[in-house]
Amino acid sequence: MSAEPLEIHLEEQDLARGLRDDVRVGLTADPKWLPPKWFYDARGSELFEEITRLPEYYPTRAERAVLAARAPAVAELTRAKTLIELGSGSSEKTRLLLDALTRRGGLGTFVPLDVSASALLGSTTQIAADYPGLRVRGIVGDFTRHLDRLPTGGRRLVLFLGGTIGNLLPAERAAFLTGMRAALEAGDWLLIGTDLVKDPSIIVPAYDDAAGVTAEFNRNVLRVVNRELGGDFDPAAFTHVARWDATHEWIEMRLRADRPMRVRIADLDLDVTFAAGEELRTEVSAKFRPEGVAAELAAAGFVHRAFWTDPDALFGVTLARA
Ligand code: AVJ
Repeated sequence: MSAEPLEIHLEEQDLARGLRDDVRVGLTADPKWLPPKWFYDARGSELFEEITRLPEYYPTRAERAVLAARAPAVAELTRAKTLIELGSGSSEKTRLLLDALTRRGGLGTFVPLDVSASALLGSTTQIAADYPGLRVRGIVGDFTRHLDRLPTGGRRLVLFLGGTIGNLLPAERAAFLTGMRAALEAGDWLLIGTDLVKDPSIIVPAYDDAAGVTAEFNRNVLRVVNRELGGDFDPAAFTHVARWDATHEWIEMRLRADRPMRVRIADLDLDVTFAAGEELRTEVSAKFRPEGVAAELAAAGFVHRAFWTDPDALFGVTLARA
């Protein structure tokens, strides 16, 4: 079966309004910040794919190892008929689950949801071609806003992989999990990937690689603001910073202004000034402890069923039941 046309729940206008609001709020705040979802235009999505292949960036490989070992168990426990993936990107690791679920029999539909139409178009076309008989329904949407648009019925398994839940702040995370539970019916499933707390000497290089790909990914958000909102950021005048916050147990990515700057965002009629050395926060990537994941899932009304890690215990995958 060929992939169905993408269902668009985020129109260009929606995206533009969201970006405008976020940029206005974030760049007039003290300290300044921008949400990480704006990294992922076509170029940002490609840079992220490149990050996943870097020697320092262990989460993708570690999560793949867990899924390679445990996908058959997930298929056996869940016997899912519909597989939904939030923030699906290229859906590369998802194939391990598609393989296990199709081998077991009973999987009918795959529903990837992502803010990036370009990433989604590529993944749905590929997956439809590689899994004949599977219905593939791509949804352009925002997993913090469009959980109520997911298809219903038919024993669902929702994937939230890659540690993307760590990009939400604690209050956003609680709201997301509660909303997720409300969108599911008893007997549906959630499989969630979380990067684990470990020595910062392993974590920090994953966010500050020697080749500078993560730095380019980080600066890409400035290019998005320039293009979409008529900004005149000079991305080359910002230094990439990755800092471990031991209190919150998260990595922060920031962009540090190398000199004093005045940036004009024409479409917002907004002038923003940066002091030399001032930092703009662009991402939080929280790292988890197994007991913390279990507690957050329980607080949202999920029943914990399994927790698996890779052999080096770098990354955790948790299966929970609604
Ligand atoms: C895989 C989207 C969760 O936080 O590790 C990679 C994105 N940021 N390098 C992460 C990311 C910097 C990422 N997610």
